[in-house]
Amino acid sequence: AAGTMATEQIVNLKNGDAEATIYLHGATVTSWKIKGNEQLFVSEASKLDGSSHIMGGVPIVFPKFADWGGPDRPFHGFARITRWSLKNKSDNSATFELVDSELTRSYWNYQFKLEYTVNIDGNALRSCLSIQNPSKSENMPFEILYHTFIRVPDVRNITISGLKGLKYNDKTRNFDEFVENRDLVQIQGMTDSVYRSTPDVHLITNAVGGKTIELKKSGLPDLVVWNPWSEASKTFTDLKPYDWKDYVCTEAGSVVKQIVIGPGQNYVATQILTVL
Ligand code: TA6
Repeated sequence: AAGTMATEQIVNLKNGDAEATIYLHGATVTSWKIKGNEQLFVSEASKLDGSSHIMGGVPIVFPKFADWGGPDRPFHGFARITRWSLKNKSDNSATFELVDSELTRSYWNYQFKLEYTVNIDGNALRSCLSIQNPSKSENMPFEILYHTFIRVPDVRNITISGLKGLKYNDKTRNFDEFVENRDLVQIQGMTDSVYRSTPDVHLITNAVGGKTIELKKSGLPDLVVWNPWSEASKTFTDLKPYDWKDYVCTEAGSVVKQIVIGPGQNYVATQILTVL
């Protein structure tokens, strides 16, 4: 009933061999299992009590990526540190909602409504976010990104397809621009690259059980690839020293150019992860 819903912290989904867990805090998917095998990474050092963002799973970055005005404005936006409300739930699907409040308007003075549906079906985890601008007169500019932590046995063995020939900005090298010349990107050191206008499908090999994960996206032109490696890991209080080996972040987003939607308009950003 409504009373129990308000105090609920997590939502569990189940569909045949697939299971998922979503925290209302940030509407962050923290677990996605196929036949009991966990596909997402969440750090054991992550706070799960709502005092900070969840370090792992699939946090939602909105309305801004990275730093957007110092300590007064939360890094990677406020969606991942705000409690969402559960609107609908079935065995294999749940829909969450976040609307503007006095607090969100203090960071970012726009009216908005986000509707987020997470669905598990076979070997796929489907995340669909509808971003709505209820204003009668104002345009709404925003950035959006799924900060997905893919669990892997050893990040040094994975490859990511679909990036060759694309421009990217490298945050580990002064945010300078480069062109990717590798057919398959590997992680061989600290990596923090923002690739623009990438294809709608990327394959990540050597994920859990040696399987390949397909990341399929729409409404999300960019892909950020992040792994802190050993040195930088130490600067994160919500990562354990060796966590970096166990995940790669492949983050589908629109972060290079802002999306602008007019009054009454709606934008849909979808990510589908499939274990092949
Ligand atoms: O998306 C990549 C990134 O922005 C990195 O630059 C790195 O700092 C990371 O996200 C983690 O940030 P967080 O605020 O989640 O600790």
